[in-house]
Amino acid sequence: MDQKRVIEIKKSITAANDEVASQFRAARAAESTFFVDVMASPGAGKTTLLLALIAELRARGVNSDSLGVIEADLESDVDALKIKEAGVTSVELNTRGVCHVEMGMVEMAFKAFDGTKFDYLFLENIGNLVCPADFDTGAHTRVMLLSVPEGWDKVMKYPPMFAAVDALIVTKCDYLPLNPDFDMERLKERARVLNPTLEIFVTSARTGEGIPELADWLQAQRAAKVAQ
Ligand SMILES: Nc1nc2c(ncn2[C@@H]2O[C@H](COP(=O)(O)OP(=O)(O)OP(=O)(O)O)[C@@H](O)[C@H]2O)c(=O)[nH]1
Ligand SMILES: [Mg+2]
Repeated sequence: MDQKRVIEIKKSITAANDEVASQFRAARAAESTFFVDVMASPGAGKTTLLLALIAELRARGVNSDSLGVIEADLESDVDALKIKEAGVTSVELNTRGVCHVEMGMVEMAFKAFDGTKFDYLFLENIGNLVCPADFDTGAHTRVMLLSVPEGWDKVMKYPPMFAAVDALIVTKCDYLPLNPDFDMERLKERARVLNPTLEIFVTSARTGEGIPELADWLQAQRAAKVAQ
């Protein structure tokens, strides 16, 4: 009985959030802004990957002014400052201890951009492989990172996250020679059982491996999902 009530409450919270998320997604698509939600555990390499992607997109002719980042953090502005130092507009979204981002927060952060129109808008979600999977943030594409030091078996421990995303980005692959027990093939196999259409990228922000392929895919996603 109690369990049923808890499930119903969770459903009603996410249903209200989903409706606002759909409206936000459609509004951004109409103004050609492609919005990407980046999720992962703490320290998996979200900010570092965003900085590598920003550099790659710029090298392809994407203007810095057309890139924006919402940096969600439980408390600090460390990551928002790193993005600003790289010359890209960022807004700090301080969740004051809340373990995920939901639409009220996304809308508040988006307003802080003061009407700036972006080609690419990224959300660095809260470092957490659990709660963010449940909350639609209005993104056109959701990606998750799994870093080599975390271990391939996280696919068995946090299946909802792997099922919820469009792409799995394996990060810190320069550590693979030091982690012989990281079983890339079993990771891919298990992840595709959970999510048959999942795209998988093997990357290292340190060496640049996989970053061009990821940028190719994001550019194709943008072309397919938002007005040109
Ligand atoms: N060797 C190696 N280290 C990396 C790579 N990417 C990130 N790191 C390091 O991993 C650490 C965490 O990276 P961040 O980008 O801050 O990770 P994050 O997911 O944004 O962390 P939080 O925002 O705190 O959750 C830093 O010391 C990075 O330098 C990589 O590809 N290879
Ligand atoms: Mg970060």
